[in-house]
Amino acid sequence: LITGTIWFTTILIILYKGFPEIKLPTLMKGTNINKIGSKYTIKLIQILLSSSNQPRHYNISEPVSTKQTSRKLYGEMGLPVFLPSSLSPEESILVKDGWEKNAFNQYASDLISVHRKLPKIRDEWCDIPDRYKIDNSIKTSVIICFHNEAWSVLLRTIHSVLRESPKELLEEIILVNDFSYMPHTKTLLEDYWSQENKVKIFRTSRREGLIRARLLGATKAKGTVLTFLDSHCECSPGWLEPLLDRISRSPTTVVCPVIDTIDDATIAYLHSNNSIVHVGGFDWNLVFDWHIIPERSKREHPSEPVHSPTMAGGLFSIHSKFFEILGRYDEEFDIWGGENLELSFKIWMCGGVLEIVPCSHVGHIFRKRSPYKWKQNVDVFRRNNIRLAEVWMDSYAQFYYHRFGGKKIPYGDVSKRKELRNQLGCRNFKWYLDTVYPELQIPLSSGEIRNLGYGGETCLDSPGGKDNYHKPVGLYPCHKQGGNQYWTYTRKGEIRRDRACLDYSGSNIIIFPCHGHGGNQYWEYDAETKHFRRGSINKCLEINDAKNKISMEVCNNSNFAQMWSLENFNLS
Ligand code: LR7
Ligand code: MN
Repeated sequence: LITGTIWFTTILIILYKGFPEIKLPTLMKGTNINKIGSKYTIKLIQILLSSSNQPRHYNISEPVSTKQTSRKLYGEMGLPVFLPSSLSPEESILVKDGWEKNAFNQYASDLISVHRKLPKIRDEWCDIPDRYKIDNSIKTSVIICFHNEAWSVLLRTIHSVLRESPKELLEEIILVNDFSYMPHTKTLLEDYWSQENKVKIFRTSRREGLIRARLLGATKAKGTVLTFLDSHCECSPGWLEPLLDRISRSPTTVVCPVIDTIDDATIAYLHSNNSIVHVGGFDWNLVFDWHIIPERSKREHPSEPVHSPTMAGGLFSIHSKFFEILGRYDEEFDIWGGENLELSFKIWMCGGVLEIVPCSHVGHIFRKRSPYKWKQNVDVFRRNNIRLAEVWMDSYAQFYYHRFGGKKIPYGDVSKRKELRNQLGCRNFKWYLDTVYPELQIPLSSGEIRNLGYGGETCLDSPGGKDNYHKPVGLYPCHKQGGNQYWTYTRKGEIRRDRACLDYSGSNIIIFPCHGHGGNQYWEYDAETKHFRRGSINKCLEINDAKNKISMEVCNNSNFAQMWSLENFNLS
């Protein structure tokens, strides 16, 4: 009877809960258990265990020493893992499945130790004794949010933090599980870390998105400094001290490490060139981008911190008090996006400094698509960005709105965020652009460029597609749809579509990559005569009577075919 009851209950439990999560009694920290997770990775363990202890048929990039041929060597010191071109059917399924679930090569990652070490990457200048002066009160909580992160990748992230951070600087690691449903993200993960009291795990009670997940992490954190990382990172030796040093010297300085690329296919840690530092910017679609900006601040060495107009968003340290004063993040930001620019803008506008610290290097797996589900029926990224633009960008918000025809989707109530900005007495967005990001092209006009001759129905029309440099610029009836008729006229006198500029060197007027040096791309617009004039030859842009070609002709103030009206033109 007893055996029968046990069986009956077990079957009930299985029916109710599904198969219980695997727990291997031998699981211990430090052993290579990174192959546990989905049912496919469980299969992978079986395949690996059934084979010999030697690597079967995987090429590994590093020369395998004759003495040591254990699997531990895969990807050591950040080297790549190359899978053989002929895989068994089982393995092919595993590889494909790993890519589908994660948008990176999980199979390759599973072959690499979760403890793999990285070489020293930073410049020697960073190792000079007494370079870093960190106050005793400074300790950081490292907050890592994840939604369905692969087991080996998540563990490698956490182990790298534990290994590469001086104990006295690391308060704790806070994992925020944003409602993941991959099986290994629950009990298995909690059990794995149960002996390590520096690692604390919290779970959201519904899918919050990374921004509210971080806010949850921040409320639990005890450290004087908060350090955020994505869940697919690896910290390189010495990553933490240079960051905390800056905050210790000035608590309103917010710092980002140099973000190195971990290759999505081979999981190789790729080094960046230490003498070039990219800083963060953005375009008028409010998409973050990287730039090399000729140094504005004098630096005695390329590894000294650099001011950055924006941050990528995932990897940074901030004093917890400063984060609080700045109103953390807008809680209504959903899933992904916008929060990095929000924080960047307010750091600068409300009295802080944002820096990239080249002595600190952290790797991040850059992927080509997002593997997880977003909201249906809501363009989350746009909604977040409209909230951001409404609160922080003053009248410059219009340049963003023009990019999608000005139709704002419902974005909720932003009055509290505006109040926050007022209470803090922050500077305006013009100050930010003039002072912090003067490199950004500010359009003097944006939208169509309409000719007033022959009925005034003709607009400048770019040859469509990406590869149309060198083609003559066309004319077409104005259609008010943006697209090929969307132009910006910039302070530098460029007529531009994204990275392409109108260019005249004596014959056709063509589309050419913008070079920023004026010359053949300089068009002087006179708001009174409505001419686009080329001063050096005293000629003006004119359309022919067939309304299909533009050319440069001698300027004539009463010729409508030389007059142009610019949409959203604003000189101030
Ligand atoms: O619903 C979600 N819940 C989450 O917890 C969606 C995501 N997440 C987690 C996710 O598991 C990951 O750890 O949030 C983190 C970021 O998501 P990713 O890795 O899918 O996006 P990403 O690397 O493209 O994200 C970059 O931009 C985001 C904008 O909101 C965030 O600021 C990310 O932190 C940021 N990542 C970086 O800055 C690393 C360098 C990338 C660059 C450039
Ligand atoms: Mn990421």
